[in-house]
Amino acid sequence: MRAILLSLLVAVSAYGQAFTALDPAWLGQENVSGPNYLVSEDCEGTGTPSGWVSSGSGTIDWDYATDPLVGSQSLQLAFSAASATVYTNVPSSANYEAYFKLRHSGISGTGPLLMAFANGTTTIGYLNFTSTAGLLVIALGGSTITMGSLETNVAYHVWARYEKGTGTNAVCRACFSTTGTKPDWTSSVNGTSTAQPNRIYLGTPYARTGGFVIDKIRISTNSIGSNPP
Ligand SMILES: [Ca+2]
Repeated sequence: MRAILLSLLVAVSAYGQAFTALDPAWLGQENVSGPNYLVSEDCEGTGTPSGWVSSGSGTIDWDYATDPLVGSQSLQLAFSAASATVYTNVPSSANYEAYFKLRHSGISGTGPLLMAFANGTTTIGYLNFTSTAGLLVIALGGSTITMGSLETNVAYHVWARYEKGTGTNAVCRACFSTTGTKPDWTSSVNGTSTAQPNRIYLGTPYARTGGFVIDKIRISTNSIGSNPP
């Protein structure tokens, strides 16, 4: 793992960006166990789980049972020219990593937010999603990278990571797979925010059409590995 991280350092350095946001304490902490998660949401039970807040005029169904991704229920965010967002607050920390399972039914419009690391209501690193471009990774004040298409009605495992910056070196990255095996991070974007994440959003605040099914949400200040518990 340390060799992979060192390779990552070299790769990122090739873009001329300092990599000061990588906390040495994080090195070698792959595959953290369940109790280390700050959020471990399986989307079971009745109604909105404790600690989550919903907003928007679209469908926000924490009891979606028609075709759940894991277990007997998932979170469904469905919208027809409407918004649908959920969020949970987390302790302020320089580094955050998120994992969740995802299936989409086709999304129309540009830039519908899928997931975001935020400081309060300000999204500082986020995943956008469009049916044509697929998954887009964006850092506030930085550029956008395209991670590739996600087919409709296919279950994906998605990982995202945010590392606080000091001016122009905040890092946001993502990867996904259909197998549960975590791919190497292949690219990242740098942003200008110096804030620490303290809130995680899922869904879209825009009036879009389509839908996401989400399940097995895991949030940690450590790295989250393959097939997380
Ligand atoms: Ca579930």
